[in-house]
Amino acid sequence: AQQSQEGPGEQVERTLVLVKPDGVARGLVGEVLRRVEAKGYRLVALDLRTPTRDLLSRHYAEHEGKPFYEPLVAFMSSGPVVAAVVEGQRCVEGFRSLAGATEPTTAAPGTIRGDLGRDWGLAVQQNLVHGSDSPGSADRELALWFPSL
Ligand code: IDP
Repeated sequence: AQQSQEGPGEQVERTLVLVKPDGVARGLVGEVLRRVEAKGYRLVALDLRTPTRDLLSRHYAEHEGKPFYEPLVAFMSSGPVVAAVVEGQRCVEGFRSLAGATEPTTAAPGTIRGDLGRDWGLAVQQNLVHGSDSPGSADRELALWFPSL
C-alpha cells in the first residue's frame, strides 16, 4: 500500500468526481483532471462508462420526485461519463470549491463551471461535473460507483 504523505492528525478524504456526459462530449476530461491534480489531489481510480439508470437512481435518490430528476437521469445515462475516485486533504469540500456553484452562469470565475460551463440551453443540468457534497455522501457514492474499492 502507498504511504500517505500527510502528517499525523490531518484529514485525508476520498470523494467521487464525475465528468458528466457534456464534459466528455466537449473534450474537457483532461482539463477537469488537470485541475484536480494541480490542486494536489491524487487519482485513486478512473473509469469511462455510460451509467445505467439503476445506478443513477441510487446516486440521485435525494432528488427523486423533483421536476429536474427524470431529465437529469436521462441526460446522465445518455453517454459516457468519467468517474474518478479522488483522494486528498479535505478534498470533498475542496473539489466542490474547484467545481463552483451548480449553475454555470453564476459560478465564480476560476471554477470549472464558471470558466468552462455553458450559459445556454440546459445550463443547470449540463454543468460538466459532479462532486460529492459531504464525506458521508462520498462514502455512499463511492460504494455505488466503485463497489470493489
Ligand atoms: P450539485 O451538483 O451542485 O451538488 P445538486 O443540487 O445536488 O447540485 O443537483 C444535482 C444536479 O442536478 C446538478 O448538478 C444539476 O446537474 C442538476 N440540477 C440541479 N438543479 C437543477 C435545476 O433546477 N434544473 C435542472 N437541473 C438541475
